[in-house]
Amino acid sequence: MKNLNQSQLIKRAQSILEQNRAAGYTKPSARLYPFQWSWDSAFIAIGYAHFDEQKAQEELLSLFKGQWRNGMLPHIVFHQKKGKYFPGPDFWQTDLHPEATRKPATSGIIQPPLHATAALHIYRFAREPAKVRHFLQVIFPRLTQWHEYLHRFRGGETDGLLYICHPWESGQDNSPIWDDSLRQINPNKNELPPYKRVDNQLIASDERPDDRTYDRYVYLIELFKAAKYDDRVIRRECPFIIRDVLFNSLYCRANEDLAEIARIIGEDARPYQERAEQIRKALNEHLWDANHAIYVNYDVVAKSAIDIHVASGFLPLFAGIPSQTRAAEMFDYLNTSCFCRLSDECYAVPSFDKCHPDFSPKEYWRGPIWININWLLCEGLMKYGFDDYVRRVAHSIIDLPAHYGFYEYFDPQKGCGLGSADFSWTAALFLDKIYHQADS
Ligand code: 9WN
Repeated sequence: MKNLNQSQLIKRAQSILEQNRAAGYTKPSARLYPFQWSWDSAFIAIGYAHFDEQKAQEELLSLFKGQWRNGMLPHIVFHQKKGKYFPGPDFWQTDLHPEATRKPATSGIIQPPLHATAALHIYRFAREPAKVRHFLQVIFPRLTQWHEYLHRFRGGETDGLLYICHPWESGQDNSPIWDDSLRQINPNKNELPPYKRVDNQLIASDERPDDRTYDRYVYLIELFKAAKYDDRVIRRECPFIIRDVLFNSLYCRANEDLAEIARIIGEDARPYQERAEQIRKALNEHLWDANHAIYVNYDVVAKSAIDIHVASGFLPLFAGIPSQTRAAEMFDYLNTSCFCRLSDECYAVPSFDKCHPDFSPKEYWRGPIWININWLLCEGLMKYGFDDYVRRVAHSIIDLPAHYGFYEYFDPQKGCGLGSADFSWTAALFLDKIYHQADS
């Protein structure tokens, strides 16, 4: 963007959030994603926390209006039905589940559980902590029900690790992590309901998932509808059941943050602290790839580890999961030309290993830089004291939007913005970094 100074950039980022705001919540982007998304709202609240406590709280409370009676927090809440998006509110038919919320309508799948982390962040940066304490009291039971749902219905009762059953649940929709698992799903067109994509009418097709991948997404949703969104049936019948590193790392951290919230409001913190420890142990035992020094996903159906290295494989750092020794090994991999070497001139960090033949600098989750992944990584690297790399990642969070605009994702080679312009979490996390720098 043309030479805006820091205070102009701050205004620009705040005005993006304002433009994308509807009644009580913020759309990820005005046209491409015209409803409320779950993990987007957590990131957005993290940004608001620094300059508008009220909006930060409203963002999370609005999201929880879509929470099902079994505790499930859906990945999209359709507060109103207006807006062109596929799959929209009528496609999901979530009233097939007896405990689904009808008003507002919602989707029938989930996204990474960053909500307790966002709620605690709001408290930590509050100018009026007394008011925010009340907010924590209000949101605490909703968060505990959400975590309880995950634990009971998404595999937590085994060793603490959860599974996801749709690539959208990871938030990293067409990441190469899913390629082999999705290749086992080959629906014929006539097995699927007729549907029309909207995303590739708004964004260049080579920056979005391909049509075959969308057929697979739709196939899975049809399977969930046939199962009436019953998690036990889905667990038995779904061909896509994955233990995802990103999802479990954020869940581990969210449990720790929920324990902290419990302490602040005088509730029992132990169950959440113990759960965080259990997940930490299981992640280290089951998802660590010692040969490559990165955490990798596990395909429960194929019963095999997924040998694909993505930026989110470093995110256990965010939850303090690896030991300092492991973290140092991970750092040695991160600090290579496959991601971004400090001695090179490169933007940190591409979402996928640049040395892999399937790396693409433009195609959505198959290589571009995402500001939310960078933000999580930056927080994680900070915990372990990798200060030079923290500066490199923070530089991308600030400089990419400052130079190219507040895009959804960025080409790691050219830097330029891709996907939707004026994207909410890019603006929110940019603001978080700027305010943080000002405080330190
Ligand atoms: C499907 C809203 C969401 C993000 C996801 C991102 C993208 C949706 C889509 O947009 O997914 O949920 O239609 O592509 O992959 O992380 O939450 O910003």
